[in-house]
Amino acid sequence: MSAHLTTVAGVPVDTRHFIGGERVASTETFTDVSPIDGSTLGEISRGTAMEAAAAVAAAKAAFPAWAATPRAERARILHAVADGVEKRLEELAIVETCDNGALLRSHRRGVMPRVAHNFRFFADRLLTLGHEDFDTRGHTNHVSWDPAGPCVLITPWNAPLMLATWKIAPALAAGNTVILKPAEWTPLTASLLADIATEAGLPAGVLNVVQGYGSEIGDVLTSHPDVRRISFTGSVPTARHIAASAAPNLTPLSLELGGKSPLLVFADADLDLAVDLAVEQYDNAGQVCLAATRILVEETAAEEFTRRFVEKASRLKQGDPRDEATDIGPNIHPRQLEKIDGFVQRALAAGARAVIGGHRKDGLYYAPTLLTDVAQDSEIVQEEVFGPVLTLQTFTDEEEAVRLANGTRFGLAATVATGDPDRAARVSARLVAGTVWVNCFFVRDLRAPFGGSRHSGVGREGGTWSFDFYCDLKNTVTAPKGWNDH
Ligand code: TXE
Repeated sequence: MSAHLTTVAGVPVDTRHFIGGERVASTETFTDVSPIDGSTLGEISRGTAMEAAAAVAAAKAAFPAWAATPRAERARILHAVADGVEKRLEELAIVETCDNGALLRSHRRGVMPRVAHNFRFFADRLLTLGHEDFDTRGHTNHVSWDPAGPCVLITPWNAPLMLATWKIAPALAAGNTVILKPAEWTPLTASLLADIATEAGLPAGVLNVVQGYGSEIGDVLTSHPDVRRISFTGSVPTARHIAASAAPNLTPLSLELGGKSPLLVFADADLDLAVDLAVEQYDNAGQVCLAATRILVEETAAEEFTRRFVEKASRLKQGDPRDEATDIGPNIHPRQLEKIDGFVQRALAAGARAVIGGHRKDGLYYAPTLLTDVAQDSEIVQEEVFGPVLTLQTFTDEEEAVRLANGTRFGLAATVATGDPDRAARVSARLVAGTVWVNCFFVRDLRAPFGGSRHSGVGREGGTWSFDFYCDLKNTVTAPKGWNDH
């Protein structure tokens, strides 16, 4: 076997970068480790400024031909990529699970089908993206969606291929070329996607993948004058760094950041549904940007809600994410576990009470935790933990519920559980959030705008909004024939 191949759960994965249609190795590597058992998954090429610059150059060189490729042909190739994802769905699902520890059953049935759908949706949306024409005193205005150029896409580890393709698909559909920098903790499925894209007939240089540490190659990518768009999903501090690095070139940015979303449970809600919604927040071991980690319950319902919550949460099965029966897998990395436990121990020291959990377990597993007796201005209520840790606060009326819900620097999502449709409408209208769910959670449609307010992000993606971001809109005004015949 080649020195540049690793085998994960029987699936061969190339450990090199993918630049200009070629596999390129760096002299140095970094070790990719599975959060399930700490085993080594592979030695991955550790990108340097040289490979980062080469990837931008390849994307720049490939851009004119891809931009000029008819929409129908671009759409056909993106559908072929989706076919490839579906064909290799099992392989992608198991490799992703080994790499990031999220549940295999979710990857099989939810995540990987959505990866394919990302390509299909934006391929189809491209074909219905109309040019607009209108008249100004006999002159024709023609508004077109022009591809912008090379796009740098920087993605995190909590849903690696899902979040990467949610950016790659619209960027490519729009006629741009891409440099993807996956998170260093989860490099594998991006490499498999490069193979799939090649088999689907995506021309060389249209999709490039550079592996490595953001701190080592991020700046080369984000400060590059040939890069026309940067889309980033990750943490607020890294977003600030990227924004500063992109500023000299005024490169447009889309930032999808963290959250501290509330789940508001009114006493008139179906309490079993509300409990289901709350327990669902432990999905992916709490490593979900949208997670409603602050449960706000109307005082009169709090005791009963807590009783039913504990009953349901204690039935969750924590263990190997490859096991179909498992509900909660490990957290991603020792550093992340350290961070989660730090938040919890500081909260407990400050007077919080753990209704359940509040401690580590073996390996990278953290006990599902619910903390009460937490103050609104405390760290545990204000900061994103990104682990299976929820807080519970009570409120006495709608006014207080909205005040608590909006009382952080984030604004990604909010969930409202109530049996009163008028209340649902009133409260939803006052919540600061990019997405509000009423009596449901995580229902996502690619036609809808997605993004956050305040420190949860800048800009919206999804549907037409993705094309707004990845295109340069142009208005061409043409005078009527013979306009200067007097
Ligand atoms: O994120 P980073 P980390 C939040 C969550 C988590 C915290 C830290 O609260 O606990 O962030 O996670 C790349 N230039 N979210 O440290 O650093 C990096 O290589 C360019 C929420 O892993 O933001 C990776 O590819 N890129 C979130 C990506 O940024 C750089 C998902 C994300 O890593 C870079 C993940 C640099 N200087 C974490 N430094 C969500 N919104 O879902 C790093 N990167």
